[in-house]
Amino acid sequence: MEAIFRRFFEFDSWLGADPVGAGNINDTYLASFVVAGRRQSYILQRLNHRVFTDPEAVMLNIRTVAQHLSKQPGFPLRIPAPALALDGRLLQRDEAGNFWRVFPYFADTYAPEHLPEAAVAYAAAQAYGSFLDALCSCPPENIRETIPGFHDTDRRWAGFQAVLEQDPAGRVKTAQAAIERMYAAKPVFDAISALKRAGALPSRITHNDTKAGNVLLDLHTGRAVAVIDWDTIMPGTVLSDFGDMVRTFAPTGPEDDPAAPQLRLEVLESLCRGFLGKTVGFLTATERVNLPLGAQWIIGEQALRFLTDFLAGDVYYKIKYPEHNLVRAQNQLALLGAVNRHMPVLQEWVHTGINPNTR
Ligand code: GN1
Ligand code: MG
Repeated sequence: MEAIFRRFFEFDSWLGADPVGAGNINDTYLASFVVAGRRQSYILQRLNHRVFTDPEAVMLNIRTVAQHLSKQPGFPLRIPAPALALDGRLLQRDEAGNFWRVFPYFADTYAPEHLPEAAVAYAAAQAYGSFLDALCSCPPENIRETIPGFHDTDRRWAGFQAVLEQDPAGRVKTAQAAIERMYAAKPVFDAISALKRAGALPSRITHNDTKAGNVLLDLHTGRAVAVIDWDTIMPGTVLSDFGDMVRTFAPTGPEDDPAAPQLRLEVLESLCRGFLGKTVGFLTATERVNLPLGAQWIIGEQALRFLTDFLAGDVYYKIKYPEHNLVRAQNQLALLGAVNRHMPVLQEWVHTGINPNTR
């Protein structure tokens, strides 16, 4: 790792690199070195090029967004612009063919990787809201679709059916109950597809991985400092960013908890308020009214992705034990059930979310 780092910076001594974060895809380290007697720290990250097959396009997107945000007067967050290596490039390739990049390290911040309490949910949802708002003026045509069909649920459904038919890992039998519940969620996917086909959802630049842990908070004040993990920034619909917040902020347990999650309603309410407070200015009526559908969609889609990966033999997500992806899928299906039961209250908060006097 030191050798890679030396392609980005000239320094006197290397202090080492420690893993940080809890991502399922990339490998992230906090690396430090000494230059002219001063310690400096940066984030060093290996980009998973099996998932991001066009690393250069990912970095171009990140650069376009960083440049756009840096020109927005009043944008309230810091911008994790990638560092240029000594050869002027944003990516460096090691002997094993891995791609590495470096980001600034924001001292005195933390990523709330655990399930956020209401105040954290509020701050993080505001941060994502501000991020989306500031990107409204950046033409989506300037952003590449780095993972084609990332939220194309029809395509993901077809992929699911293909593994069901082929059963390459011999796991269809074990997953029968989850498969049946997956079919029960199909109407949600159809509703989203219909909205997309009708052109009812404006194309916007979205983040596509809006978990609380991708917002850095100030250690002392708890205020949002930066939105990070920009790899999945792509053209899409805000429904998915809202949905992924509900999916990751509001449950009572992590996405791989074998116990069925419940919804923490005070967290859900805070997230609606924080998000709508920053987005009502640009959301269309159709977008706003369909935010709760976005939650059903993204939770269902995540269940579909985990289940498909289980059936395919664990080819995408990192796993810690053989049933891990099935447990994740069951968890997400249970979460979808909880959201389905709370649709009326979620609808209400989405409609009144900016009124501080509600409830
Ligand atoms: C992946 O590794 P992480 O947490 O950044 C995935 C997301 C999933 C998430 C589920 C590029 O994100 O889409 O929602 O796992 N990222 C990609 O834990 O597939
Ligand atoms: Mg991510």
